[in-house]
Amino acid sequence: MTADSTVTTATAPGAEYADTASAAYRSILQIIESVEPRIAAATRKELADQRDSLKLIASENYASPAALLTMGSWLSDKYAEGTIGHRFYAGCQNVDTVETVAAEHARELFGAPYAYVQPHSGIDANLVAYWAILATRVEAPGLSEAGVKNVNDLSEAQWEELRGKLGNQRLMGMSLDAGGHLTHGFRPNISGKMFHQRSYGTDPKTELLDYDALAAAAREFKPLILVGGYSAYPRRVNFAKLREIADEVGATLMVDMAHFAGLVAGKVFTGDEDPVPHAHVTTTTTHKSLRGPRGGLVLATAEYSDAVDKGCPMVLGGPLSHVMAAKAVALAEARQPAFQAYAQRVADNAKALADGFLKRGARLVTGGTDNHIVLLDVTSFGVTGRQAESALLDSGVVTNRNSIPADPNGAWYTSGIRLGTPALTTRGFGADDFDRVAELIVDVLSNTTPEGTSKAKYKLADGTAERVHAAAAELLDANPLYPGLSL
Ligand code: DSN
Repeated sequence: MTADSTVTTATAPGAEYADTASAAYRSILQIIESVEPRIAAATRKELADQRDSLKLIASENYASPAALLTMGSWLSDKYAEGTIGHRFYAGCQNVDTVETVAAEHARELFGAPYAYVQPHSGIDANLVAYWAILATRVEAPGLSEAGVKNVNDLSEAQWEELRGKLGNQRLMGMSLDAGGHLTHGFRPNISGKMFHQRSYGTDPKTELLDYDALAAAAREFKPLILVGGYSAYPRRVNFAKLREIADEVGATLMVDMAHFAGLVAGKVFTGDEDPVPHAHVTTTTTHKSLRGPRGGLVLATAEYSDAVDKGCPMVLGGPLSHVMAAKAVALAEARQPAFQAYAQRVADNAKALADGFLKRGARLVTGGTDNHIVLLDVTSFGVTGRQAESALLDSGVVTNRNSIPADPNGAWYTSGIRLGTPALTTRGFGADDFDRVAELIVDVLSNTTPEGTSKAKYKLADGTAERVHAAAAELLDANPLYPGLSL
């Protein structure tokens, strides 16, 4: 452990009420056990597995016991379709309170004019955003042209014409192999089917976002929606520049900050790197670097807020009120000074991890990182991403394989391993610990060889998994997950 104990405590939410949380979890598990013991056993085992592995999946984290426990309540039993104060069901006064508090925390935390906390996930948040933009920019002018207020007042012919327009708009987002996300216009996803889509990539030499090339492509394609954000790009983005490009071509800028919302909330990304003041609509998940429950939310400017507010019934069904409650708790935590310390350490630790690889001769996509992601090119080790991912898992290191730009092994086997620092930073890992993590990963990959010509099968040299497991256990024991929590 390299951090002083004050900072470490601040990065491990819940340590201060660990005894109470332990008692709560013991009771909960006892109750579950009496109804379906296999679920109680799997729940216990999941904690043990998470405690015992080096979790480097860039999109995962450890939510606080407060946020987790908040989800286990009768708020789950209430239907509340609609929006705050305007529901399609009676008796929603407590859900109104929950949603109001969660939205208030989201607005304050991100400095956004409007927040919508109902989306169940990142894809839901993105669908709400896309349809809110379509409603504002295509549907509303269509209704106005027809002289009606509501789609139900259109004739069959007028409705067909408007549906045709809604389904024939253009969207431009980052390509998957450059680090974009499948909801940013990838054909197998609904976003690639709903929109006429074109991608922007990164510079083939530097692997960095090329804003001039992006601007030129946007000028030619003229998208209705320009999407910023990524899930596997290890660099910061200048959102002021993206907004300039969007304005020039008449696009709405939507930024999906799911991966780096914690760095925005923690004031590591400010100014041009903070998407919220620049984007018309910003979406995020709440469980990645933001460290809350699994879910999504949408932030919007006044121009788009009315349409976003109609996320239900436009795209969503009933909100998950118990999860909105947990979002409120996690967002309240993220407004504490300790969260800023955590967010800064996430970025510092990623740099330490990247430096650890570079000094051991490994190649990183873009040559390094300045966010929470490190994208390791494993081709120099003579293995595919799939082989690397499996050999690392055998050694107690949990990662995910990921495409690299112009990947010779395609999207299934891949040539990269994506690593992220939020989860282990929450456990208290510091820069020296991440240097050691880089050393262990290099040890595993240097001792992994493909079996024949297979892109999946591999052999791990004898003793490697045991050696790395033992070294990982030392790091994990020094930085316990949920310190003080005992079942
Ligand atoms: N599955 C998430 C990730 O790993 O980045 C994105 O949806």
